[in-house]
Amino acid sequence: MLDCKRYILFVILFIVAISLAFFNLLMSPPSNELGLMALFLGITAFASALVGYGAYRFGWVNLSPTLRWTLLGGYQLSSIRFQPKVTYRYAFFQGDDPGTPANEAFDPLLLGFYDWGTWWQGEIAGEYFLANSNLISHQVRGHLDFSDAVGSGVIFYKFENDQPETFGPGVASTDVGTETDFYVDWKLTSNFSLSLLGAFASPGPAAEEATGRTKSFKYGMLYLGYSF
Ligand SMILES: [Ca+2]
Repeated sequence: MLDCKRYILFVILFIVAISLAFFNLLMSPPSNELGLMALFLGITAFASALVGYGAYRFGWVNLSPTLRWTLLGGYQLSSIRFQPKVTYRYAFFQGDDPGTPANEAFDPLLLGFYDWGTWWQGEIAGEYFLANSNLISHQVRGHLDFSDAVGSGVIFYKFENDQPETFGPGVASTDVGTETDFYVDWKLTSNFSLSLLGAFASPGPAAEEATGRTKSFKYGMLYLGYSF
């Protein structure tokens, strides 16, 4: 039987390898932003290592006989602290084919806010230059619940268009760009909540062709909510 230390090391390396494979596949970041991506990955790996070490050191691993399957499968560690969760979502919104007279574009209607990344495709891209139409959105999200009141996470997006020609005049590329959002949600009372958000977006060739923008976007937000 594999001892626990080696097992946790293996799981962390596995998670880092999967993350690296995802970034390589989905983001193909330009060289000047590789450093930032490496930093994001480093933070994620460090957090995973801390949680993994805590699970080993304090015996949380033994609380869950199904931990290894949870870890390796979907990795929601519901029995250990902070309930780390990693999800991938693929969303497709059809675009208008310029070769046909009918408009095939998906009608996004009006969006409501439910949770980060549910309807708005990134806090920068989704609010300022992307509609839920003519869009392919890859989303990788990591989330930790520190308590019932405080949760935090990171969301990576890779955006593509379905029909470059109707994305913008003269657009030939399907690569719209990437975005990374960090968030912290804090339930202050049963009615009030406070959220902190930091976002970083990098336009791809399609966004550059459509808007002329080549510089990356940085965005911060403090959000006070009241629900009843
Ligand atoms: Ca058409």
